[in-house]
Amino acid sequence: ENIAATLRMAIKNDLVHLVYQPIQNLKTGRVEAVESLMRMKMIDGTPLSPAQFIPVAERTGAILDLGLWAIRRACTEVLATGVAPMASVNVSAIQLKSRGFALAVSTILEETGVSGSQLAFEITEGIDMEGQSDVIRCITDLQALGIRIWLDDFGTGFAGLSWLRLFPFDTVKIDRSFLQDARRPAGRAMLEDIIRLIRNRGLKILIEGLETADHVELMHELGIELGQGYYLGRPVPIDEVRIKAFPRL
Ligand code: G
Ligand code: G
Ligand code: MN
Ligand code: NA
Repeated sequence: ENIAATLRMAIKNDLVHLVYQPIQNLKTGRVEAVESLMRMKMIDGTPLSPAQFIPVAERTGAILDLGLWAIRRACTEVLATGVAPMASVNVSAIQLKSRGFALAVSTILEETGVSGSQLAFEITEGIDMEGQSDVIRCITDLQALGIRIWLDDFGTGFAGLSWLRLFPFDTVKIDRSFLQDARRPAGRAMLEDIIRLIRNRGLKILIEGLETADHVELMHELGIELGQGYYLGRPVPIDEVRIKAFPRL
């Protein structure tokens, strides 16, 4: 249909670009990384959200070329600007299952002169994963390149815990839905349990969806150092990324 046609010509026709959202250390204010997020428009200019085009790209296989394009683009834009020491890129399970993905990524690193340690891949739980051994092998190959693997949207799917058990993640991104009632006792207890669960596994925590100064204050109370959200910065083109100051620290 329309979206599938757009995907086929998106890269050639500049219908796709990346925006970046800062990930900050909440104590020092330092920008530790930027998350790249894909944006697309149709040939007539109508914007498409990732929720519309990513599922189609996954179904048609367009995600493979588009995904490699995004990794290459994030490497050149983040490296060239020096805005952040690291870029994270969302990666679909289909990419991890595809043959030659890790090799293609290592070629991008060579050609752009970026070190694997400057890249993280965000993987969303809850996708039905046949071919788990292929995915584990791919993740291992990527980690051998120095690339960090982050578990995205943690707590939203049914498979979260088995994912934590199966895959060697480095950082867990707690889904923003957990902030909504975090100031009520039950919500806070839930958040504290999740934090303990992640920390007990020796993994780092990144919380997403920080929308207010109070959210940041709450993270100080909970001892969470890494955060992302509209309060710190919205997703914007690379040359518009700014560092949010933390006046109270
Ligand atoms: O930024 P936004 O809310 O529009 O993103 C919506 C969803 O689309 C997020 O879950 C995000 O992970 C996903 N997404 C954004 N960019 C990419 C991308 O480059 N690749 C993949 N696989 N998913 C992406
Ligand atoms: O699933 P993933 O975490 O990749 O999705 C990222 C999406 O979350 C992006 O579309 C981004 O625009 C959105 N997002 C980032 N920060 C916030 C926030 O503080 N509040 C809300 N509601 N959405 C956010
Ligand atoms: Mn993400
Ligand atoms: Na997320």
